[in-house]
Amino acid sequence: MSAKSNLVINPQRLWDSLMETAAFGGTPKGGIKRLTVSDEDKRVRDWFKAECEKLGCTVEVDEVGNMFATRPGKRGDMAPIAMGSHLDTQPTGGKFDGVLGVLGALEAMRTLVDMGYETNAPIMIANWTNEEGSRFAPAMLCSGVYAGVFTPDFAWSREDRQGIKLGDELERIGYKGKHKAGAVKFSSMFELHIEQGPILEAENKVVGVVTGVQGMRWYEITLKGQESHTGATPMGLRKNALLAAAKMIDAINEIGFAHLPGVASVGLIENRPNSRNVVPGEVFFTIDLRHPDEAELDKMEKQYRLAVNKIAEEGRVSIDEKRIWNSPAVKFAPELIACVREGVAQAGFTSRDMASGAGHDAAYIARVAPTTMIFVPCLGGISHNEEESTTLEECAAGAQVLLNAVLAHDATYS
Ligand code: HGY
Ligand code: MN
Ligand code: MN
Repeated sequence: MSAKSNLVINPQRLWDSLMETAAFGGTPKGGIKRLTVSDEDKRVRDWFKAECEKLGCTVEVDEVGNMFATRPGKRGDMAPIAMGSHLDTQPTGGKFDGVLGVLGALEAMRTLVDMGYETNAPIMIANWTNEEGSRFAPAMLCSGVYAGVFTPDFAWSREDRQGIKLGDELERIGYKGKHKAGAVKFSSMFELHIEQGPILEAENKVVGVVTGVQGMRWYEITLKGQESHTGATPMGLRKNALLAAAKMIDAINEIGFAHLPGVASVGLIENRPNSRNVVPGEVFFTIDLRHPDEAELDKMEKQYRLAVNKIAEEGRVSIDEKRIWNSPAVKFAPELIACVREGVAQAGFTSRDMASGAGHDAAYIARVAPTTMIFVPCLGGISHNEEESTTLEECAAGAQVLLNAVLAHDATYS
């Protein structure tokens, strides 16, 4: 047996860590509410840091809270091979989105330590701050800072809907680290993640060999009409911001269907004054457009803007609209994809190539280092939902392929 073939991860230990950390922000429905840089996020960060230090890793934190745990290799002169993802969740998130990538990496690291296996390159685990973009927009914010897409000041200044700033929260939980963003170096990154869609399960495949991430754009719209009495204001005289928003939401949905496999969504809406007998005077809502092809995204953006401006004019409401995020489509590194294929073959799993519909930190990290991803199925393709589910076996398969792929890449450094 080659040295690597006895490097078998411990499925139960991985599963136990997934369930243990699910308690940090655990919800009665079995999901997790662990918003970025919240007290719950601090608890899981502290847990993660302690577990890595038990393995002899050094843990560094950068100025936007990104965490890097590194185990030395034979070649101290080399930049580490990284495995990374995120520990923050959606407000009604599941136990596996992001978490499997960080804890799958921890399990791979634990296995290397258990077996006393010394890699050529150092090995690193990264936990990226604010991947979800739910509390502070945009998503993948701090892997974006690491990649030079956003400045630290931009990240620190991001406010949640209560006006609290990310930078202040990082200070408060003690994770505004001393390292400059981008200063903690690594040579490449592998990210393990649940698919968050239905394809692997439908095709009964164990692993997704991820080739890239589709383009994503986020927008914010504020509509202003006129608050008025629902009883005394004739229908024809109203300036109803919520009615205009409703027509826009339907138009945006139609743009998604007109550009398949693109997607178009409205997820966050605030209606003011939100009183049952006041014609709504102001509405704020967000738009999420995605497509694998940038040219198609341009068309979707153009059509969406024409539609919302026409509806605003017809509804006699003012419109303030802006794009707040643009993450272009990304292709992953062929040499790392080859390592994933080797890792799948070593483990004897079935697999299929696929692009990611969801955004991931890997999309930004791919700008500064060779990067790729590994997917495993989730039940019914459901994610961003407290019912998000997968099995011990599927998590273990992902962690095994992650370890195999990292070692296959490490072997190129012998
Ligand atoms: O929006 C996304 O795709 C990711 O879950 N943040
Ligand atoms: Mn994720
Ligand atoms: Mn997510």
